[in-house]
Amino acid sequence: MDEKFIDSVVFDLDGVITDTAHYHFLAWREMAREISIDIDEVFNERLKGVSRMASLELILQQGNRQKDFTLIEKEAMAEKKNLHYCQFLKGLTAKDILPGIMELIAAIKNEGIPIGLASVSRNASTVLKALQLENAFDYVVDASKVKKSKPDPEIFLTACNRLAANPNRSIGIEDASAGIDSIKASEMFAVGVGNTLYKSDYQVDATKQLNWEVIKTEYMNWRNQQTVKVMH
Ligand code: B16
Ligand code: MG
Repeated sequence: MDEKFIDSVVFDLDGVITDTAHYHFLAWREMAREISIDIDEVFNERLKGVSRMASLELILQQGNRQKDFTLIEKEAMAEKKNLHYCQFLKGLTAKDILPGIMELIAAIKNEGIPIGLASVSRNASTVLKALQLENAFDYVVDASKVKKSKPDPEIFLTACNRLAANPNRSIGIEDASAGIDSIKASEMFAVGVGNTLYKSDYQVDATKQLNWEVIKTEYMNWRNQQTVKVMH
């Protein structure tokens, strides 16, 4: 296959490159407990890919306490959660890169295709540094570079734009429902990591199943279907 048919590949960070999604959950659960709200891993699926303050609002709604706190109190709660989360990050090393990710990055780079990173986390650069991946991506879009969080397309569109890539000829890889929505709103090909990401164009259960040859085949099938749609 002619790899020039793919302009770029844009990765999510938390939950795709490394399992920090779980650390976010542990830190939110601890904070929520302090205000007598219980959250579990099923509820946590709704927090993935969602910004810090929007995550807090979802937790408060879950406990029916959305009107109980002032903005200053909410900011203090979010800060507390973040301090807890950052404690987990102290132990993060290159060994925490999820299985299959380095092989996938190498295979894409081997074909000269630019790669980007799209994370709404304000801790993205700390995480990339801890994983020794700060120079791995051709362009990184984090919370400091966008106004709107996922599921808005802004973050993936910004990544494509900065990589001089046409979104319709680009691939996004995500573990969150909000992230898949962001990729699809960008009109990119969506690869989902997780078994509930029904809107993905191609889905795997875990990162170790991310095989570049298979992804390219699925992408080409998707593009061919688009061409047929345009012709009709
Ligand atoms: P922070 P991603 C997202 O990162 C996480 O999935 C989400 O759970 C978190 O609330 C959000 O970053 C904000 O993170 O509190 O570190 O700014 O999946 O877009 O890489
Ligand atoms: Mg994620």
